[in-house]
Amino acid sequence: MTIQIITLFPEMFDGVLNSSMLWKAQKENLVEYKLINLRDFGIGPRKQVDDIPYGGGDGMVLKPEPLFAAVDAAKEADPDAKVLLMTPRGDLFTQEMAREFAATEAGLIIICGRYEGYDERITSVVDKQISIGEYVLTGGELPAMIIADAVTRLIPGVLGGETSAEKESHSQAGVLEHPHYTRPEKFRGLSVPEVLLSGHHGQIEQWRQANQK
Ligand code: 4GX
Repeated sequence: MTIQIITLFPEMFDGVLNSSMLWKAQKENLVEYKLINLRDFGIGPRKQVDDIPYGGGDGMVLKPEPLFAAVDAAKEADPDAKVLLMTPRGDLFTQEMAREFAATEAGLIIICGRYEGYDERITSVVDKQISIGEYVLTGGELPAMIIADAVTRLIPGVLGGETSAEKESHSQAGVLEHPHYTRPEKFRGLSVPEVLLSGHHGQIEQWRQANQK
């Protein structure tokens, strides 16, 4: 799967995409991340990407021409890709959505907005408007990283063998978790629940289900 991200701040992604599981997934050719700098599609010698809002008001709005040109370039590289727009007005991002994106082989093109927003006409080339939560951030970059992370770990082969992704499919939402413990057995007066030390797999499974959040 290819995940293309349209942003004015590609350097924000370096740490996240080049660490841990996301880095390993790229190395194993299970996913490819392409950062598209919106500035490259800016207008004129100053590479302008934003402008004042029609009707007046504070702040700047992302102009349509650079946004459309960047989406065109991304679509040219991956014609079947789904175009996602990060916005606090979008549908709430869920594990279910992450699973859908990971399961359909189609790539993703994620548009990160900045400033007060973008010219509304961009929505004519967007397949889905997505919000990661009811709060306002300074841009769509952090939401895009969250989507890249949540989707990548569900791509077949990214997590090793019979691990989390497969087990998750057994729980209905795939977001339920039971408490975990590791050594030592006693720590600062706090003990590990007896049942986990018992070796009774049936009872352990029962305890985990009863203690799922
Ligand atoms: N979940 N942001 C988008 C620019 C903007 C401003 C106004 C549309 C209207 C966010 C979120 C989020 C910050 C991304 C503002 N776009 N994105 N950006 N919460 O807060 O996804």
